[in-house]
Amino acid sequence: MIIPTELINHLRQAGRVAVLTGAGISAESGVPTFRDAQTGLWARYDPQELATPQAFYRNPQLVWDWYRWRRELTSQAAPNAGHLALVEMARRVPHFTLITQNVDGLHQRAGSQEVIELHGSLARSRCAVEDVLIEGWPAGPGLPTCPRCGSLLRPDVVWFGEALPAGALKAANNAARAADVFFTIGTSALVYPASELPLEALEHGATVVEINPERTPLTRYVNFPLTGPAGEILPLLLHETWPDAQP
Ligand code: BJW
Repeated sequence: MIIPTELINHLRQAGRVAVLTGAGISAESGVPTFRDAQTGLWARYDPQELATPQAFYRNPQLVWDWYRWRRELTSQAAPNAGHLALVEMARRVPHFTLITQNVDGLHQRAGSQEVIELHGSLARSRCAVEDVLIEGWPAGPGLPTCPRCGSLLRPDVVWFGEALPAGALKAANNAARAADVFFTIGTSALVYPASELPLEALEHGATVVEINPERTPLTRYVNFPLTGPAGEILPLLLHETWPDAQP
């Protein structure tokens, strides 16, 4: 992979860089994506049975068991070279915003700060009725209940048909509109409203870069489609742009 010189120059001069990540950035850490054929979660599990509010009210135990399995899986995973390269990129850019659709916490564990979490986090649970947030998950295999009102707790993630956290979405929209360079990394760009962010950045004049081994509906619109795994391309891009950068 050769990183285009024009992109390197844009990046060196950029005052504001925004990055949107999806499940693909964690794929090289061993965390399954959603929509990749064969290996994606939705190839094995039905999202309608696991990732909607209706599914939760129908069978909360099934949903909790599935999320407990996912949480265990992600707790055993380690950040990869792609996550680490973004930590270093943040140090090089005057205004850097990291927006993720991921709930795995790997950006934070890599050292990224102030990550905008569009779809929540496996690090928290919340009351299904009152929206009271709880750091961590109650232990044990049964159905956890809210310490305040006794209603069911649920994972603090955003399911299909649910609104994204308003503050996070607003911050993401603002960053997309203000960006000089916008990266869309490891996302199929199929899930609204996150999928609109790169287009919003383009409309507001950003240079948009996609990093993905596969084509997505966005690929034909972006300025620089970089085809390949994020864990290889991001460190390369970092070194080509800032030769003294770690790692
Ligand atoms: C690599 C790589 C490597 C591999 N390096 N890359 C019709 C019916 C029902 C709903 C809708 C509908 N039409 C539209 C909607 C709206 C819906 C939506 O967009 N659905 C589409 C799927 C059609 N959106 C919503 O419902 C959202 N809410 C909403 O719209 O609210 C409106 C509202 C307003 C006001 C009041 C009420 C409502 C919410 C969406 C929530 C999504 N939730 C999930 C689950 C989160 C919790 C959890 O993790 O369990 O979020 S679904 C899942 O998809 C997860 C992800 O964050 C999200 C995006 O997936 P992502 O990250 O792009 O992963 P993949 O697998 O799709 O792609 C991975 C990519 O990586 C691939 O391209 C690979 O090639 C690549 N890759 N290896 C780089 N090494």
